[in-house]
Formats: sequence, C-alpha cells, structure tokens
Amino acid sequence: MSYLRADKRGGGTKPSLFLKHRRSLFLSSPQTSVFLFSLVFSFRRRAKGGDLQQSVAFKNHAFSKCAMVFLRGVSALSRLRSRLNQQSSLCDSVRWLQTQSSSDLDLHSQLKELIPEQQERLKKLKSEHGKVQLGNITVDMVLGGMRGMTGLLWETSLLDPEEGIRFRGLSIPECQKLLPAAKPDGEPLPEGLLWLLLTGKVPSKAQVDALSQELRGRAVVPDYVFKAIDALPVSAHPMTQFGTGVMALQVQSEFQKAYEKGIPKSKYWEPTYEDALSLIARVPLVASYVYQRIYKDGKFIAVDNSLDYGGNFSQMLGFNCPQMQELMRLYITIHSDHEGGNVSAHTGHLVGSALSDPYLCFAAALNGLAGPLHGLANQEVLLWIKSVVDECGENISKEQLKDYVWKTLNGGKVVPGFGHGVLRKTDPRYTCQREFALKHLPEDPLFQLVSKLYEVVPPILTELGKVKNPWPNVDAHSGVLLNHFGLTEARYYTVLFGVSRSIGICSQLIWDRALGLPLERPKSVTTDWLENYCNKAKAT
Ligand code: NMX
Ligand code: MLT
Repeated sequence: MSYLRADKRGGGTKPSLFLKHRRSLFLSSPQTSVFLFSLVFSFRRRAKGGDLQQSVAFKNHAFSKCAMVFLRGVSALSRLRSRLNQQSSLCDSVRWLQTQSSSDLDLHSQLKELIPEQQERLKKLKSEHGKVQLGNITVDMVLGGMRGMTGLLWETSLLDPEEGIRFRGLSIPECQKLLPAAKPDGEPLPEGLLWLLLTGKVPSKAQVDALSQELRGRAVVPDYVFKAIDALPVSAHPMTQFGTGVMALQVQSEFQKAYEKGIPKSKYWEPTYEDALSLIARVPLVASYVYQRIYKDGKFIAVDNSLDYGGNFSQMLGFNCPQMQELMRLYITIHSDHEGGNVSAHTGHLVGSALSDPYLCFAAALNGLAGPLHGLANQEVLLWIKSVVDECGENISKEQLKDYVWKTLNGGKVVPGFGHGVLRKTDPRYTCQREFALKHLPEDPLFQLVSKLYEVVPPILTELGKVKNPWPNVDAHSGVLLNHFGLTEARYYTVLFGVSRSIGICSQLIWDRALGLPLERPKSVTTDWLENYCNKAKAT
C-alpha cells in the first residue's frame, strides 16, 4: 500500500473514537474483525521493521483508515437495522454506533445516499427533455471563445453575470453566515464548503470537524514527491514546482489502480472519491513545501493536528497569526469554485472525461490556472501595484494613477484584476475581500491604493469602448491582503489559488463519475466550413 512509504513530512490524526471503542468495533462483525486484525497485525510488523517516523505516519494513516471504515460500517449497520427492525437484539456496540456517530458524520456515506437520487434525476431529465433547445450557437460564439454558449453540466456552483457565484445556491455572504467557522463570527471553514459542494447541504460543525479530521488523516506525502520538486531549479516558477508535485502525487491514485483491476463503471465514483479527498488533503503540504523551498530555509513544517484545513495551510507556510489563518479560510473558500467554464475547471473536467484520475485532471487544471489571463492575474496585480508604488510612491494621486493606467493600456497590456469572461458587475469575491480589509487592515497603504484603483480604473476601461466588464475581479484584491500579513512573494500567489481550486474541481469530478458523464468531444470546424455554411444560409 502506498502509504507504507510515507515519510516524516506527513500529518495524520489520532482517531480517539477508534481507540475508545475498538473493542466494540472488533466485535461488531466478522468482516470488520478480520479487517482490523489484519491491519493491526501488519502495522505491528511494520513498526518493528521500519523506522519510527515511518511507523508514526503509517499508524496515523492506518488509524484514520480504520476510523473511516468504522464510520462506513456504522452507516451500513444503521440501514440494516432499520430494515430488519430488530432493535432489541442488537449488541451494545451497535447501539453505541447509532447514538454516537452514525452516517451523518461521514461524507462518503452521505454521498452514497445522494447519488442514486441524482442519477435518477438526470436520467429522467434526459429522457423527458433531451431535445429541448438551450439557445442558438452563433458564429460569434465559435470565434469568441465559446462565450455565452451553454455546453457543460457542473453541479457544484453557478455563476450569475450580475450577482456573482453561488455555491450550491448560496451566495458568498450566505456562506459566510451559514457555514461553520473556527470561531464566533469568523470566516467559513473550507471543509464546510467542500461538504456543501459535494452534498448540496450546509454541514453542522460536527460534520465539518469530522471532515477536518479525515483530511488531516489523509495528509501524508511520500518523499518522492518532494524529490521530484527538488529536481527542478529553485528558480522555476512556483506553479511549475507545484504542478510537478501534483503529478508525482498521482503515483498514489486509487482510481488508476481500481481501473487496472477492472472496476465496474457503477463504482467509478468510489476510488475517485478516495483520490479527490486525498488530493485535497495533500496539496497544501506540496504547496507549502514549494514555498519553503523557494523563499525560506526549505524546512518542512508538519501538519498541526489541532488545526483545520485553512489554519493548517497558513501555519505550514509559516504564518501563525490568527488573522492570517482567518484570511486563509476565506481565501480558500472563495477561490474554490466558479462554475464549470473557467479555464482551470473546464480543463479538469475535460481531462476527467477521458477517465483520467483526479491527480491527472487537477495537474492539467493547474497549467490553465498558471496563465496570466486566468489565475496568474493575482501575481500580476501585486507586481503591477508594486510597480505603481516604485514609480509614483504610495500616496499617488488619482490623476497620477489615471496616467499610470493609460500608460499600461497604451503599452498594449491589460490592467490586471479587472474584467471578466462572464461577470458584468464587481466580483462578490472582491467585495468580501474588501470587507475583510476594512475590518482588519483599513490603514494599509496598498489597500488604500487598491481602493483608489476601484474608483479610477472602471471609467477608463469603459472609455476604451471594447471592455465588456470594467469592474474588478477576485484577483484585484487578494495580493494586498496576503502582502499585509507578510506573504509578500507575488509569484507564489497562484499556488494559493490552485490549492483552493482543488476543492471545486475534485468535488465536481466525483459527481462526473457518479453521474457517468461521457467523454467530452465537441465538434470543431474550419474557417472554410464556416464561410460555406454562412454563404449557404444567406442564399436560402
Ligand atoms: N484591461 C485591458 N483590456 C481589457 C481588459 C483589461 N482589464 N479586460 C478586457 N480587455 C479587452 C480585451 O483584451 C479585449 O480586447 P481585444 O478585443 O483587443 O482583444 C476586449 O477588452 C474585450 O474583452 P472582454 O470581452 O471584455 O473580455 P474577455 O472575456 O475576452 O476576457 C479577461 C476576460 C478576464 C481575460 C479580461 O478581462 C482580462 O484580460 N482581464 C485582465 C486579466 C485578469 O484580471 N484576469 C483574471 C480573471 C479572473 N481569474 O481569476 O481568472
Ligand atoms: C475563476 O475564478 O475561475 C475566474 O473568475 C475565471 C472565470 O470564472 O472564468
């Protein structure tokens, strides 16, 4: 098993539930007992032979696996129990299972219940409404990057041009209000968003805590991943190093192994789920390694078992300030998903349609995210803002700023952080970051410069006459927040975007497999074909 080779750069968590109730577990069913005995036996054998750190990583991972098996077993037993209605004959351990944990806390069990319903819904939609038209495709759309062409099914979020993103129907302010937080009135925990994206339901704090624990248990990265990154020059772009690490993680793909063994189509979603959750759990370790390698002393900071996903990522980057941890929670939540047509999400989905595993899909998605018109814009924004300061100082007047914007445009460049392929108003992800800044860093000079840009840039872009959306997008704001708390290295920013986007892309991939979505293969045509088609259409 791949985790046997895990090294010290892993996290893991102590499954206190498992330790406390292991006796009941061993007694709960013959299959569970056999599985647990063999796991414990193999762990003991390993612990004798291997070094201590390997044993600890393995033990943590093995215990988390047990806890997962345990929760799934609980769910199966609960359902069996209701069917047979044999309340009195169930042993103590089963009664404990029902009252203490149940399938409510296990995301996998929740999905298992939801998937058949959704499969039915899609089947019905196809058979009853398969021929309903969703609009006309025009030549402009074909030549214009497919803007406005509806052509993808994406369950986890939907983008409205005026309102912005809704995650499973919830706007960003609604998520901030409804999703569990690390502290009262705090920012949403990204694990909560992951639960929401996958199930369509707002999770309880207990569900989010269980998911945090599961992710920590999966946060183990083999040494060869770090060695693959180490093979690159330190000067390689952080996104190149991050993408290389993600590709190396692919060696652990459960989907690839299951497919090689001939798993039936109806079960594809299960190893996809395993890969997706492991990938989400592991990318912060790879990302923080890249950060430490390029900008710090290369020391690896381990997972802290007392922290959630966002808090942990912040501390692994070396930032322990509570405000930075809150920022990271907000950052990961809002960058996670932006419906299916954006370059990174669409790439992940397209590659996944060939049944490539989640690691391959996500690595491909990252390469799209690394483009300056997409995720790399967050790097470009801070570098551009710093160039403004270098040339004109922090207290630049609005008139000077206007001149600088025109200089950029006249130089044939875009103003980074403004405009959007779909949005036609200020991005709500910009707005919530602005609110965060007003609360935590109102006096920051770069934040004040960003505020001035909000006044200066839109009228200029409107004056250009061709820009469809002159308003700021998510990337216009994120850099100054990170910079304020000491994460000043702009070239690293797109890696943070990437860590967050793993949540959206992987969530949808699970549903792609659960719904049996087909190979994506749109039709393309040549200019000749288009001209002939249009001439014929004109003649008739
Ligand atoms: N600065 C200068 N020109 C712009 C800008 C801008 N911020 N936004 C759009 N335009 C230009 C665009 O280049 C195009 O020019 P041309 O016809 O000469 O090729 C024209 O306006 C029409 O473009 P739109 O239809 O408004 O925008 P489109 O959907 O093609 O592109 C972006 C959307 C986001 C690529 C574009 O607005 C842009 O380049 N923005 C700056 C980069 C950026 O912030 N990207 C991040 C997007 C969010 N994300 O994280 O991915
Ligand atoms: C995103 O978050 O993916 C960007 O805003 C780009 C997009 O939605 O097209």
